[in-house]
Amino acid sequence: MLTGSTISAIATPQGRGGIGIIRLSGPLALSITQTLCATKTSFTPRHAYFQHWYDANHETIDHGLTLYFKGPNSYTGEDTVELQGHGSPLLLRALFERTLELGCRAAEPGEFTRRAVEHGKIDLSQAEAVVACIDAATLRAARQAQKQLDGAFGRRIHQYMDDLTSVVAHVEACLDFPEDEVPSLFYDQLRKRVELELIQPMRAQLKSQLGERLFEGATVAIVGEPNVGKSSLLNALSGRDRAIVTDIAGTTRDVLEVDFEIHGIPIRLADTAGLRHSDDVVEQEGVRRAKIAAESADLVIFVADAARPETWDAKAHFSDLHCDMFIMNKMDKASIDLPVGFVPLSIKGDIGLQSIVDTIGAQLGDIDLADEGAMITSARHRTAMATSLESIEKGLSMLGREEMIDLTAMEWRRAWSALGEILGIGDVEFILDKVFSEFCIGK
Ligand SMILES: Nc1nc2c(ncn2[C@@H]2O[C@H](COP(=O)(O)OP(=O)(O)OP(=O)(O)O)[C@@H](O)[C@H]2O)c(=O)[nH]1
Ligand SMILES: [Mg+2]
Repeated sequence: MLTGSTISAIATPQGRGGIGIIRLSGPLALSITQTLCATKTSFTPRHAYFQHWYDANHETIDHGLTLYFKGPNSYTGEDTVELQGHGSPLLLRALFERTLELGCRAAEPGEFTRRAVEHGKIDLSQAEAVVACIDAATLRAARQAQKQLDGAFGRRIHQYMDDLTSVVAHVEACLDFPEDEVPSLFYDQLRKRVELELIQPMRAQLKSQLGERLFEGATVAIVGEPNVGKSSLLNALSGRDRAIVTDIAGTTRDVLEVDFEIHGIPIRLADTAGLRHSDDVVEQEGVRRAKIAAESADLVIFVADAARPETWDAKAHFSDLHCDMFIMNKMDKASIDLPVGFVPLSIKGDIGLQSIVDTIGAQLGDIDLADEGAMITSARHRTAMATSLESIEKGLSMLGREEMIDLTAMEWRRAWSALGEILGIGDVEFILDKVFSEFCIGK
């Protein structure tokens, strides 16, 4: 039994630091701590005690603050102790091993949080938010994870599940009546309700990919003919002087990547060699790599030079090149009628950069969302919600036909279970195993 044992882990990251924390959780947490501190003190929960922690020979291993949280008022819902000592890897290891000697078991990755889920302190989507919060690469992503951790997303899923329970009850009530006794108005109302309370909001949630983007980030490639200003754009967007810029066509050969963020979305921006036919083997290889970078990017930006119309055709060199955004650079150099689909820019003249930043954000899904707290932030949630929506729609299509009514109820129960997987409700041991394998030790 997972929850029967008392677990221990070094909760702070590896390496030296100001403070290092060991965390214990389980029924023996307090008594093991008393032995460790060689005291009979009954620790008052949530009070800090300055203590020495001793080894088997009564030698001090380290000293620091001992904090006791009495279950269920703790992170895990069990008796929990935190030993806040010095951030010395050596001392932490010795202290940790001492807790094992005294009866603890080494915690598995994420086991503290798993116990919190198993004791109903948080739901599974909140547990995932804990990792997301730790791993977030931008402040906006971290804020989004915090919202999920606060339970906004989980509450929304609960609401859907309650709605499903209610509509299933209505459908099952129909089973008790012969068909002609159920007025068609009843079905119409039920249909409207399912449409409004479930299908529409779920579709809206599934439509936005911003939540996943905030955590997974996006790769963006800049392509175009030589000398159009691709490297200048990379430097301008990232705010760093990373790529060499010269007026010699064919300056960039290698794919050069820079990490930064746009609208809180982590971006890996790739500058590439100018696309043209060349006899130079180095340049040929650069062009080949540029094409590969474009093919694997989430977003491809094509840059053209306003003063050179021969650079405006994105398909001139690769007819199968797919571009998502078209930028007309060097607008300071020529007054032209902007071809359809192009966004104007002058890096030299410092015109249009902000609107390009916003367009990239929008292309990556950052459009006004009514309710950011309900954003889907992981592939696991997306799959579960899509499965659920499919069942709801299938059930709805059969509603009103007497011989199908129990099939409708079955589909909607299925939809309920799919949503339950998001929160860790139902028989979901395998889901817990998978989710928590991605955690770090001590969380
Ligand atoms: N007038 C003007 N010149 C620009 C602008 N943007 C870039 N340039 C100049 O255009 C030249 C080429 O810029 P790069 O950024 O090196 O162009 P590139 O597309 O990376 O070129 P390759 O690496 O050769 O493919 C440089 O001399 C830049 O200073 C602009 O908005 N206006
Ligand atoms: Mg370049």
